[in-house]
Amino acid sequence: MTELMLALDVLTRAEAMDIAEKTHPYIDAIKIGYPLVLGSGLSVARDLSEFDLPLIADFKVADIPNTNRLIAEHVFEAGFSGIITQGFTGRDSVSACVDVAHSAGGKCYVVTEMSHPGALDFMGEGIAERLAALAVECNADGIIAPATRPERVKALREIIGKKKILSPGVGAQGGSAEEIAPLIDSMIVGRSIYNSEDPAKAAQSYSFIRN
Ligand code: FNU
Repeated sequence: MTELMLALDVLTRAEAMDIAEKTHPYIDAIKIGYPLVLGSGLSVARDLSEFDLPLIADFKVADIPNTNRLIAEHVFEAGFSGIITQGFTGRDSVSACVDVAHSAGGKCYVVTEMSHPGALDFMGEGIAERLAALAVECNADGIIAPATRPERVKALREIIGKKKILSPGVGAQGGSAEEIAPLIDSMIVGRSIYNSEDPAKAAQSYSFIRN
C-alpha cells in the first residue's frame, strides 16, 4: 500500500480548510509549506489537526544546526508531525532537525533529488546518492525523491532500504501515479487535486495506490 499525501499549497486558511474537508477521507497525510504558512500563519497547523491526519511541514530547512533546531522546534510546537529538511547543508544540520523531530515524537525527511528539471543542475546522480546515504547516517525517517524519475527512485531505494520514500511530481509535473506508486511509500500530490473542479473526486481517483 502506498499512501497519498496532499500537498496543500493554497494561499489562505479558508481554502485550505475547504480542500481538506473535501478530501480528507481519501488521503493519508497533509503536507503544507511556505505558500500556505506565509499566507495564513503557522497556526493553520492547529486548524488542520481537526482532520486527524499526519501533518508534514515542507520548509526544506537549510541552515546551520542552531537555526535548523530553532525552526524545527517551532514546527513541532505548532502541531506538525513531520518536517522536511534539505540534506546538502550536511550531517550536523540534518541531525539537528532529526533530533528535534524525534524528541517531539515526530519524523524528519531529507530531500535528495528534487522533481523539477533544474534539480539536475546540482542534485542529480551521485549527489543524490550521497544525500540518501546521509539521511541513513543521520537516522532520518526517509527521503524525498522524484516521481518524475522512477529510475532514480529505484537507485535511491537501494541506499535507504526500508526507510520511507515520499515522492512528489505526479500529475502537474508529469509523473505517472501507476509507475511510481509501487516504488515508494507516500505519493505527494498537490495541484492535480486542489486545483480540480472536484477535489474529492480527484483525490479519490488515486485510491488505487492505497489498496
Ligand atoms: P504538485 N516538492 C516537489 N518536488 O514538488 N517538496 C520536490 O522535489 C520536493 C518537494 C513539493 O506539483 C512542492 O513544493 F522536494 O502541485 C509541492 O508542494 O503536485 C509538491 O511537492 C508538489 O505539488
